[in-house]
Amino acid sequence: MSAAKKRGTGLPVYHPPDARFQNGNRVYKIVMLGQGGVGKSALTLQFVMHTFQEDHDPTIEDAYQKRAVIDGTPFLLDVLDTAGQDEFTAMREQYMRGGEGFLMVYSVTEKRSFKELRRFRETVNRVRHCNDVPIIVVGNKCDLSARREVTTEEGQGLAKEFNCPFFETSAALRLNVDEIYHEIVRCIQKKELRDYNEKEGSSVQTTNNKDTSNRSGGLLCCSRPQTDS
Ligand SMILES: Nc1nc2c(ncn2[C@@H]2O[C@H](COP(=O)(O)OP(=O)(O)O)[C@@H](O)[C@H]2O)c(=O)[nH]1
Ligand SMILES: [Mg+2]
Repeated sequence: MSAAKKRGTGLPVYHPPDARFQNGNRVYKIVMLGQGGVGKSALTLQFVMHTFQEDHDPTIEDAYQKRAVIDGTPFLLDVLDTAGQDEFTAMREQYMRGGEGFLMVYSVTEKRSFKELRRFRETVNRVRHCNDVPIIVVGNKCDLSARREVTTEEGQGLAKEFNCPFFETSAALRLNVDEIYHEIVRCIQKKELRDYNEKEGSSVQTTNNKDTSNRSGGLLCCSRPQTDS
């Protein structure tokens, strides 16, 4: 809506376009975070293009847009697939400011990538001046069970500490790929509702308010056979 009648005066009021909408569709800005090599690009490309790329250039940082129907409502998802080792540059802080939800990805085959997530979360919280930014902890490469260094329980424990949902995924098998992107949208929607209620001091419910409360900290575990070679 760009113009409306100003209450009581009959004069039109200009409403600036809301960057969160595109052609009437709500656009959710999602950022992939995590150490290099954990599968951020593989997950993104599986979600957007339904392909598994074994050799995606690790230096490529790109943004993708994908339409998705979540809980019966169509939305647009802007996914920023980040790259590079140094997560504390000014540019990184900029997209951390612009992102609405963050998929924090580690590889279950690399303990260091798991430990790194605390640093990523601290940076997001610092940059956003808040500690309830929508995030999901994602343990990728769960198809490589023989090379596993991080247990499911450890992943679950970190998500509990972060007070966020947890998923184990496999970009190679397309396991839980759509689920993480859909769930982060629900997390953003819940945060918007919390912020709105705090601002208005009301208890308004959204129209798209399926109860996902027991998903928080929930586990969707990979139980497929290993395809490690
Ligand atoms: N087996 C297996 N390999 C994966 C998975 N996800 C990514 N990879 C591989 O891990 C490597 C790094 O993935 P990439 O998406 O480039 O990582 P990024 O640096 O985080 O973007 C690539 O060789 C991928 O093919 C997965 O779920 N399972
Ligand atoms: Mg990449």
